[in-house]
Amino acid sequence: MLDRLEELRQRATAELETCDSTAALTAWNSKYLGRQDGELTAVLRGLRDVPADQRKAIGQRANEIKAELEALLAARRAALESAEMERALQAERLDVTLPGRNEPKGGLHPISQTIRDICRVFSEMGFHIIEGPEVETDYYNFQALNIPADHPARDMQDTFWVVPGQILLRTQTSPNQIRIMQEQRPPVRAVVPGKVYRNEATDATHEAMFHQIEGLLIDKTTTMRDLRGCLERFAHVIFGPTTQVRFRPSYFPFTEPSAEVDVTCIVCRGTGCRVCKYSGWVEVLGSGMVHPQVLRNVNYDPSVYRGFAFGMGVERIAMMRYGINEIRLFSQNDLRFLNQF
Ligand code: FA5
Repeated sequence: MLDRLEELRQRATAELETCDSTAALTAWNSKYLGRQDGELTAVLRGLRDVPADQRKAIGQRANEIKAELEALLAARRAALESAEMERALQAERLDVTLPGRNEPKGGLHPISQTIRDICRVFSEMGFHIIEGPEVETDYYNFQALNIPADHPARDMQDTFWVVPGQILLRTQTSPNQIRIMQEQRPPVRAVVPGKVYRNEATDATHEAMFHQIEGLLIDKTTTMRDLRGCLERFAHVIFGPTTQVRFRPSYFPFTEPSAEVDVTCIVCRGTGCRVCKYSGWVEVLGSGMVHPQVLRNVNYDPSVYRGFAFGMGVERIAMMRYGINEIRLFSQNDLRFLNQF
């Protein structure tokens, strides 16, 4: 019996050496030490049939072998697990000295940045920021703004028609003056940023699609002084605190009186350069007091309410701000240009 035990021990030990996976270890464990069919378990279970004088010695030896095999199994399992871990570490090895890969990062377009900055100035003065449709009707873009079908002012805004005479791509953000006043009773304070379209030949300062920001303030006591105050604040924040603002008499059918507004050229600080065509001033917007007829068109009583409106060209302002002398760069999607902002 002791010989059989010795043979079992040697066989089990040798077989354990050949187990090279945790699955093989489990199979080995149930073959030799398993509760049900394990060979060594069977020996221990058969002790009761062994003659009493040999039982103690055989039982003792069987238990020693059991303890030895269990210890060998634990050692083998630990060795296998650390080998598996080592393999995984090798396979998933990280080289922390490799240079990182840059994620390409997007940024706001300079026109979007400028729109945000301008809107923030007016929002701090209590203006709401509102958006309106780019496809407009003739009524909102022209007629309600005091520009009937045969009015010569239409020639200044060559129009892209969707349905000739009826539906168009807005040529200005001013139709939103009408839309806002139709929706609200005074007091009104709003700015409307957005794209506008004009069917004109492009050059360094003219685009067929560009951006405007419309401003509208209606109350009972509003004067041109308020307009000037708001625009001075805008100019100081956007172009710098020493910037001066100049009003030049002008004409728009929907404002009376009307004014073009210039600011001192920030490139030459007013001494004269190519950007300001050596005048020291750059035109940035059109403005005026809202025409009484426009107020009547939206059922506001012009003897009670008065207000101002302005419309600024965002590209021209961005050009001044960033010292750019070619408006078409904004829409060319050239990353060498855009990455500078
Ligand atoms: C208007 O569009 C009026 N709606 C402005 C206005 C609003 C006046 C409210 C009174 C009250 P004008 O056509 O001048 O006006 O355009 C306004 C600004 O848009 C200009 O000062 C200029 O900065 C810009 N602009 C005009 N045409 C172009 C163009 N083709 N490309 C780029 N910017 C332009």
